[in-house]
Amino acid sequence: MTHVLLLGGTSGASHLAQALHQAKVPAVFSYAGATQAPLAQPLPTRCGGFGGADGLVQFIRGQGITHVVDATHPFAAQMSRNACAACEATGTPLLALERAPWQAEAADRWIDVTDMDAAAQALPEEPARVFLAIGRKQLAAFANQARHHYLLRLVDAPQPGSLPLTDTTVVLGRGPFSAENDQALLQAHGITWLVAKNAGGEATRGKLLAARALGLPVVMVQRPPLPPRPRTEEVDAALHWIAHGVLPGAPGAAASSP
Ligand code: 3Y8
Ligand code: NAP
Repeated sequence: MTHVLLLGGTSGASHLAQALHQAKVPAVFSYAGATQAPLAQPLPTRCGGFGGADGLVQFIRGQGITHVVDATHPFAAQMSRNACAACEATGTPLLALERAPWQAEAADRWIDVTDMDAAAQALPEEPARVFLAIGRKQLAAFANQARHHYLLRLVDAPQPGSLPLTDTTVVLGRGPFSAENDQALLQAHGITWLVAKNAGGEATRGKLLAARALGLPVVMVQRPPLPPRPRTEEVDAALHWIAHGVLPGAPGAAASSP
């Protein structure tokens, strides 16, 4: 009996959740509990950490999980590493549903960096107005770059005094965000620099298109390295993998669609 664990927190996860629900595939959706009111899902949903890889092993065994789809954000590296370890320990098939990284185009002014500390170092000496489109968790990396004004976009309103930066403007939003919306945001706040994680996908590409249109430099943080695992960018391919144990076009893939 199939029972899928869908590790969520991205638009791709939400799309797969809809498809699993429509296909009546038994599945459970999992959030970390990082936001106060996450998007409701059409699947039974659990919220909160598992308690490390060992906790995930116990969940897989206790719930009779037969397949794990890791549809977490490319920067949710600890969750992905735990999923690899737990699926190896339990012999549970694992598939990553992840989108390709964004690629710079000719008109883009990107500065590629490997991590958030390097991103902070890449900002200019002269004071700038910086759109930190990286959420809340990694803001401390910029605490010693206090000469800049920072525009922050957060999912939930921060507790007063909880931010590690002082010269900030906070806007709230959950995405997806359009290029038009983001260009208006950048212009309204007189933004001169952006910092972004290479999340990939369409939901938050708008800020990059806006930066291109305005000729603004973007400090682009590369994804953290992850263990090798089977991956796809397509929801239909993930459904096929759940039904047939292989991705479409892989050796031994069933000809019929699921
Ligand atoms: C809790 C679930 C959907 C899901 C929407 C996607 C798109 C918007 C890109 C910007 C960048 C950012 C942030 C972002 C993206 C989607 C997707 C994606 C970036 C929600 C969600 C949860 C989270 C957690 C949250 C982090 C934060 C990061 C905001 C829900 C909305 C900036 C990452 O305050 C906090 O603690 C927030 C933490 C991790 C990064 C950070 O360090 O602060 N995501 N985001 C998930 C859980 O609990 O398991 O609330 O509904 C999901 C989405 N986030 O179905 O449409 O497909 O990825 N989320 C980044 O890329 O830099 C926004 O503003 O331009
Ligand atoms: P992370 O650093 O990789 O994970 C930290 C811990 O949070 C994990 O070890 C696990 O706790 C728990 N966790 C993470 N994702 C979980 C999930 N989907 N279900 C249950 N537990 C989860 O993760 P993160 O970067 O904080 O991301 C948290 C959530 O936000 C994920 O769902 C992710 O997809 C989403 N998100 C993250 C970003 C980002 O920029 N990081 C962007 C968009 C969305 P235990 O060890 O106790 O099991």
